[in-house]
Amino acid sequence: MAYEYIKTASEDGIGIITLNRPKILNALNLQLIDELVAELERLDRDPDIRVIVLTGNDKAFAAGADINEMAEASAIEIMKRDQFAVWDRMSLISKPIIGAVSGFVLGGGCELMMNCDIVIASETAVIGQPEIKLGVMPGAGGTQRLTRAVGMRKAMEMLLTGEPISAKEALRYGLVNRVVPVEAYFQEALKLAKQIAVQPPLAVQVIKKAVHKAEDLPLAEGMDYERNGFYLLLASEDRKEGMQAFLNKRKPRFTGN
Ligand code: CO8
Repeated sequence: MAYEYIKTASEDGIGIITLNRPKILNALNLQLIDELVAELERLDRDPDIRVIVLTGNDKAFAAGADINEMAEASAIEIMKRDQFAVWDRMSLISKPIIGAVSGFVLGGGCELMMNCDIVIASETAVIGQPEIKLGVMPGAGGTQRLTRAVGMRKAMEMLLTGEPISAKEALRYGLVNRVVPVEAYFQEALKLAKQIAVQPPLAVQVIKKAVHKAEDLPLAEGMDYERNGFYLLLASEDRKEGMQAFLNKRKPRFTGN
């Protein structure tokens, strides 16, 4: 499929999506988000793809929603766009998404990063929700996911001042998984993606969903969800392969069945 604002590639079972509006720091216009979600859904359906890496460039993962698209639009026009319906589809992607972020990770860019399951950040990343400085507030999860990720007090400080935090601070608050030099963040994300891509795909997807359920469900319901997933995976071919390979002291070859 031909896209204007994203680039796509794949290697070793990994689908790579690169946000591609470098002149305006990958500002997220409606078309970019449409393209991104279409590609995520395509990769999710592709049986050869096991993990997705989402990245931008060294200077910017994304500096937020495209302010040009919002500046003159009325509240009713923006409401009628229903732009968040397409964002919501991102949380239905069943394969793991690894964010490889660098430079500006602001506003909608931070919300997009928080839609990733694992995040590798470059030392140069600055991460924040500056919407308040524009007289608005986040609309794609900035108050909800950030609070769940960093806790109420830090989220409050970031959201009310609009000031970004450094990659190191984000690491301390558990907002990103690892911080590495700018030359290494993409390769580090790819390395991690490769490690996950050789795991049994069904288990990967059931675990991803169960971990997300842990953020939403009361513990007893989450435990129920986990147990059902556990029983389901016992019925998979890959479970037989995994256990046989262990007993025969050889490497397993998982097929996704
Ligand atoms: N939208 C549109 N254009 C942008 C954006 C943006 N978010 N960010 C940067 N640009 C453009 C600049 O206008 C500039 O364009 P030009 O060269 O034509 O003048 C170019 O990118 C380079 O930017 P700067 O010259 O400003 O570069 P600096 O290095 O001086 O500054 C900053 C970089 C600090 C990132 C600065 O550009 C900035 O503050 N940008 C805006 C950040 C921001 O406020 N983001 C939040 C936007 S609101 C939002 O995300 C709401 C989310 C709602 C849900 C999500 C829906 C998608």
